[in-house]
Amino acid sequence: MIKSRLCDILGIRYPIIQGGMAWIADASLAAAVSNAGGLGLISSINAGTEAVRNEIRKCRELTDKPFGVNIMLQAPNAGEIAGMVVEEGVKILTTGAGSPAPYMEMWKNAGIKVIPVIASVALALKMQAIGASAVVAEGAESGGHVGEIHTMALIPQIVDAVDIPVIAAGGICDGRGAAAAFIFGAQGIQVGTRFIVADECTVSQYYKDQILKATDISTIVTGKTLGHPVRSLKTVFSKTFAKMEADPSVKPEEILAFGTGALRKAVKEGDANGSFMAGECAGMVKKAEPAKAIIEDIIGGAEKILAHASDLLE
Ligand code: TUI
Repeated sequence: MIKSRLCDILGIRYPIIQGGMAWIADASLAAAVSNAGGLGLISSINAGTEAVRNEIRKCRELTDKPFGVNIMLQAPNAGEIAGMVVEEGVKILTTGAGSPAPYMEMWKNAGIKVIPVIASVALALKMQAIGASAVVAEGAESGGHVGEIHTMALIPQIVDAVDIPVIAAGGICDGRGAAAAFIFGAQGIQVGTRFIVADECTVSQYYKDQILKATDISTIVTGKTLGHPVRSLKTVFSKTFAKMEADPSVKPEEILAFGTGALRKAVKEGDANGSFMAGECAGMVKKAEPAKAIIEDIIGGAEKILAHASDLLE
């Protein structure tokens, strides 16, 4: 059975955490992942701070296992959310899209384990220095806001740089990716895209169908000109966004206005003109099933591969 230091630190059975996907990761998905032995996460990007508080309370009713909250640090209400999670007694946080340094002392004093999501060695070292319990090293194959380095080169460099456990993310959605991550020295994996099609994931059916239909070349990164690159499925929306970015006569404010609310539209309304964030492994996601089946397939698949890894040796 795969077990790692991360399992002991977080009190979970399998070293797999669910991505804290904006608008997507709610109590229903987080509780299903936690009940199945992974670490479920609730996203702080939802209909405001009180909506996130409600998801936390709902999750407690659905599971007695550990779960966490992902805090998107660039959100206008990040400070409010940072205090709310302390009030609610949340014990595990992941953070994304910035440095959690301003909140670290408050969270550590509250006994919270903080796991920043980072995409470079320099940030991993900074996070270790300010007391992070682990880091999620997120390669550019991921969906949503992405860094520049891809998983295969990022994970070993971060593993070499820090002493705290490294959780690999970006392009991992089956036993093969998980086994590779463990071989690179990761202590855990984070999976986002595959959980979007989980039965317990409450996104629009249209979103799920788009992931299930995706191929290897179905995603695109937009937003580089705005300093906020985001990977999503190629749609009329994302292709129009890319065209606007390439057109010097279009002002950044117009592009920003075009993108505002697009993720919520995709997730909640299944509006084809929304932004369907997804990682490059969307093309490998072919089946909707319960979160438990997804976790068992990934962990079971990795175990089989790792058990036979020595077959390669003569
Ligand atoms: O945060 C993510 N992925 C996300 S956030 C998100 S919400 C959203 N995004 C765009 C439009 C609308 C909604 C969707 N996907 N991943 C974690 C991540 N964090 N990847 C890279 C980083 C990161 C980047 C810069 C972490 C730290 C950082 O620090 C800069 C600094 O301030 O030092």
